[in-house]
Amino acid sequence: MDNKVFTDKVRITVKAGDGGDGMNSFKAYKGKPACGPDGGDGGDGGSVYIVADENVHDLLAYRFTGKYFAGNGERGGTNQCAGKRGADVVLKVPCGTLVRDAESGKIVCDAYENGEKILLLAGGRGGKGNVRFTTARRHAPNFAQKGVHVKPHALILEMKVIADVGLVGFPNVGKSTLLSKISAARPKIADYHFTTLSPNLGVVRYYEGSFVVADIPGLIEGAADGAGLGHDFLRHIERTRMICHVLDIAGTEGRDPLDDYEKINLELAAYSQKLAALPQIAVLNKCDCAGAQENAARFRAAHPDVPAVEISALRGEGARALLDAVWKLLETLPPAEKIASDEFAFEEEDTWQFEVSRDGTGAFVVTGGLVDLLCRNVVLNNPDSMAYFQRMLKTRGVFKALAEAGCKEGDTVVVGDVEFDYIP
Ligand SMILES: Nc1nc2c(ncn2[C@@H]2O[C@H](COP(=O)(O)OP(=O)(O)OP(=O)(O)O)[C@@H](O)[C@H]2O)c(=O)[nH]1
Ligand SMILES: [Mg+2]
Repeated sequence: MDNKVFTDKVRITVKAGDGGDGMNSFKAYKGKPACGPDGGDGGDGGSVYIVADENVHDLLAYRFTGKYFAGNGERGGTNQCAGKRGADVVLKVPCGTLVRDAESGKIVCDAYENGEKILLLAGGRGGKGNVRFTTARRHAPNFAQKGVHVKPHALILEMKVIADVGLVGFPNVGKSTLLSKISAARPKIADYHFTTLSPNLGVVRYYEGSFVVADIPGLIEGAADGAGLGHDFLRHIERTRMICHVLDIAGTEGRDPLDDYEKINLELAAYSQKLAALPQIAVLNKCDCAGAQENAARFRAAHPDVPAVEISALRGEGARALLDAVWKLLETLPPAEKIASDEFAFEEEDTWQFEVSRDGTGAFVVTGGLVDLLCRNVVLNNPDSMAYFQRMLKTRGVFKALAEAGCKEGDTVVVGDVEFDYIP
């Protein structure tokens, strides 16, 4: 995992499919044209879903393909044939992926549980064929409805590692060494700072059970403000249930481990209240080195309430006692929580809204969702269709709004493609 690019945040564009247009057609027999309406409905556009999948481990795939568009619905056919539905798009992401709306930054959803399938964007509805507009008085409707067109949206996918335990501490204190001793993970270990560049996850088997430990790059002072590498990775451990705070208790690099402990805790608190509030076990590492025992005694005296375990990750000593302590603590903690979403939904145009404004020529221009909707349903040179159009303008209050805006008899009114003289 260490040499691999760890992709944990990507921006993609998604779009549900547009609805197919309804068909406007009439049955035709030999020598008997236009017997009756037979235009079928347009198909609905495909939808965009997101699925949490435990077999997906990163967001790498989304880096190379940025656009995910669902299929458009097919146009309705003659003989009352409905158009085919557009194909759905299903985005598979690792469990614990947050989906944000790129524009507002709001959380749309949290793909959390394996197999969970969430509808992100619904496809546009297909338009009705002319058959559907037949009424007692209208036997031959010569118009059909257009399909609903939908907009693309930019999303940010952000992977949050879901681990039970986060390993935090200064660089070089032995976090990766510890992970390699207690799990099958094989992170890179070396005697220099920032050996670990991206989080490593390891599954720790504990008798019948298991838990997941995340090893993140070392933190330094100012990490919460972006110093070093730590800041980017603190969010990975925000959702862990507890922290193993690893200390080089022998102070092999000349720092006082008690100072280290204070500094890291200050960084956690500066990053978020949530991180600061996570229960901790102090892991007093490098106990095989000179000076460790004295410092361990000082630590215990200074922090009598903090559970502390002495270990030598290098030699594997004390690992069992540490796992016992971690397991005991985990048993008292609630399971990892799901991130609350902001109850955000992509804005569907409020279909009945409209606005009246004036253009350069003095004409009154009506714009908004209502206009889009009306224009979808109107065929310019068809009297039935125009009658419907007039009726809708009246019932939806457009005429009233025009009068209020100062529109007088004979003034030009523009509604989408339709232009007419105002008659009160
Ligand atoms: N003597 C001794 N050395 C240790 C012990 N644990 C780790 N080390 C050494 O400390 C050095 C750093 O170990 P890492 O596990 O890479 O430390 P880290 O905390 O992951 O470091 P970063 O990834 O840079 O934050 C390596 O040379 C290890 O061999 C220990 O218990 N005793
Ligand atoms: Mg490391």
